Amino acid sequence: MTELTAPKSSVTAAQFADEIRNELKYTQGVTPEQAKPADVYVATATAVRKHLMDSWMKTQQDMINGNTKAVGYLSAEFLMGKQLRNALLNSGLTDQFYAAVKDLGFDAQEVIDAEYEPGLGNGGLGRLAACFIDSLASLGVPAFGYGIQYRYGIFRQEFDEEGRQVERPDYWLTNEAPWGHIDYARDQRVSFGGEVVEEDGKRVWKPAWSVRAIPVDYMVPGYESGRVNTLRLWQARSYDEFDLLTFNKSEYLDAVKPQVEAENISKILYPEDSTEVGKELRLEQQYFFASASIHDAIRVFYPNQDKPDLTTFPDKICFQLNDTHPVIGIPELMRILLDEYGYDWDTAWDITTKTFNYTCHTLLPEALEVWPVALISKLLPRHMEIINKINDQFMHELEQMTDDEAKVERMRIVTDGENPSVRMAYLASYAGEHVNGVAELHSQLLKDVTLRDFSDLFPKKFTNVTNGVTPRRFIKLANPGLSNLITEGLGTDKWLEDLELLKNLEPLAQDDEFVKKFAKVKYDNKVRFADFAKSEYGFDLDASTMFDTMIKRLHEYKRQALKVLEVIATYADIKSGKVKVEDVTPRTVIFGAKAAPGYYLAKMTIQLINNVSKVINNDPDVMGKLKVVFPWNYNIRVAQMLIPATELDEQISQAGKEASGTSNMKFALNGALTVGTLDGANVEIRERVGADNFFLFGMTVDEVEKMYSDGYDPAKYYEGDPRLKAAIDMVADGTFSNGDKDAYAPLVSDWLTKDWFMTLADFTAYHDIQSQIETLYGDQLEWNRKAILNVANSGYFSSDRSIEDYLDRVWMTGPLPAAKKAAT
Ligand code: Z57
Repeated sequence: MTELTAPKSSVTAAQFADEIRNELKYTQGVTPEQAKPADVYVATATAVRKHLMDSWMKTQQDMINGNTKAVGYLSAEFLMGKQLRNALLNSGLTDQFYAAVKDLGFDAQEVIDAEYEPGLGNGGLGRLAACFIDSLASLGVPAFGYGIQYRYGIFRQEFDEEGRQVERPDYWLTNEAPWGHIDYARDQRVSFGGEVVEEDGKRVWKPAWSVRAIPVDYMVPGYESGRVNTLRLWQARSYDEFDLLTFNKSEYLDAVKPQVEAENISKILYPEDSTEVGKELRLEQQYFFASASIHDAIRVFYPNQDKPDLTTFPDKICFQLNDTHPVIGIPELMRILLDEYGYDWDTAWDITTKTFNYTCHTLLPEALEVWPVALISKLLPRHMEIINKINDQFMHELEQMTDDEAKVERMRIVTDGENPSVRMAYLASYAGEHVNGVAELHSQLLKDVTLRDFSDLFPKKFTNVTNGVTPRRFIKLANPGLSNLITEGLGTDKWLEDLELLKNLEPLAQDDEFVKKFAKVKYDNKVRFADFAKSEYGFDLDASTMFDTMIKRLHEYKRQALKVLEVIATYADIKSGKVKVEDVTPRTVIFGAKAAPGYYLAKMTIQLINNVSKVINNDPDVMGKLKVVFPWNYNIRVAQMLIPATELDEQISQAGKEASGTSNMKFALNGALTVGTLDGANVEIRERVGADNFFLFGMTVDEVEKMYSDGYDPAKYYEGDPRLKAAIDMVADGTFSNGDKDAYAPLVSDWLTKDWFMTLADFTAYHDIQSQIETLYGDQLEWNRKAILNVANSGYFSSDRSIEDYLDRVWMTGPLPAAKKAAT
């Protein structure tokens, strides 16, 4: 076998330019003179893939032939972002690329921009999956990412004249897509519907229709590991066989319909994030990729075996269930073992329970999936039988374990009553070997509240793995200025593989020269973002103002409303002269957020922010002091520009609602200070960077709970804080809607009468902390010292560390034997 790709490729820029020319000719069929940047992009990507090919093949062979258990990361979302620069970095071809492209007469940035960003995820959960497969490959752990290649990714967001969100389709495969290899020969059949009949004393599923699952393979190159893993995303295609399936039973058009609809399965990513939609098509998607992936793993690990010994399956691979979306894979593996391979129930159960682990990513009850029994029975009748049997077995077990009948009843996987349903989180918590939350606080709350009965009875199942982010994309690629400074400060670039080395920057926070260099990097990043915002959005940003950023999905629990109300109150303070203009710290407040298309209050909040922005930015009284911008269509590319430019990061969710958060980690690592509540991973960030270097405010989880049980009255807070009252009154009196007093009535009414996430109760504390922030900002040296301490103490939040924790606590496996790196 050929040697693995060297970390630093020995290829010269001239050679790489020749390779690109070659691909322009033989792949694109154009001369360098005819080529457009998009051609050069495809040619470069194709050339890079060839560099990675030997390592990819060797990694697969080592995985199949060796004895290291692999990981199958099952996720409905992989929010990858653009691939080219990452692939160049990990194949050691970055410098050669810039030189080669220049030599060919092209602008490197235009070539990079020609790649359409794959947006196959909504937010944190999908981006986490992308960071995790990067770290798995970088650590040399044999792994597959398994998911869906949606035809349409997360919608492209626009704003209309009135500031409302408009969703546009994200047809991301409009151009040549060089990274994904469609492997027609390794397809899988996935079937649906029909009925279960009794044959020779056996339950036999007779499905009504099938779809063809075709894998599209993406290389996942590790950084300096010599390893290249696989992200396998399934595409749904129809089989041309409708006549065989149903033609004799019904009319021609009725017969063809399911086959046409088959292709709908992978057509669109559901745009809800942390809000469940119990749609049939979504369950079809989930089963589609879970089934295809499990069958694929059997194919990979037992090649050409008709009767494989699947009792060894848990030694070959373990599946991580990324939230409840792939949990239908549990009864599917049972079905495969029972019906396709003829194992008895107990053996099948033993294999299955050793194979799956479950990560919960939420605390919101409405985000825990529950599927009606009627729907599962219709779509997957055999699975429903198996789930019922699992439930019966579970109930029996519980009755042995406890006398608490109410508890046993509470823990039912299949609920009783008129409209019975299946609780996917309970199914996963029972069948999974391990269950984890995504930050210390979150895992604790899972044990204490959400999955309490399960943790009481199965305490050893439960563990925590705090999330992390990949330093390759979110420091090295996103922030070259800071990366160079870190390498200079540490005297090595090994921090990209061992992020805890950042700790050694700590003494430099006391070195004024270093602090000034750091401040310069931040300022340059602000200028870079301002230029980007000008060309991309037409915004005029002043890089000498404080860049104060809140980027995340628009959700009530995340409390964008708290930020916008504080902005309005500040605006009112300046207008009324209550605060002297010369005492104001000039700020640019930057929002980025998509709202689920059906989420009414979230969309109204977007509209409010846009119109607050319009009013404030056009008011000469506050010009130069306060500006609000809302770059539309926030995505990975914008994140990579904006995070390095941010000085103040807003992580202001109601305590006990944000499972972890991951942008909080990206910001800390890029030298922003956080203003935040004691929620999710904020708690751990603050512990590590130090309370003095984190702006804490707001109620704690316990205080929130107490207020819920004492009865919460938001109107009391409205009456109690004149600034808050003034701000809400301005929203209600038409200031941000051309005098239309009804425009935001539903929002205002929610704030005053319900306010489930207690925005009003935290408002005063939030304002107080903002004043402290401004005071500190006045001392730039001190501010930047604290920012450096954030960078130095955030190495823990590398996704490499998260993966190490999964290896030790959940997967019980490790890297393949060390990859041999080729000499350069
Ligand atoms: C999603 O992005 C998250 C949780 C969900 O249940 C769904 Br559905 C989508 C997020 C959490 O809200 C974040 O707090 C967390 O950091 C992220 O998942 C990754 O764990």
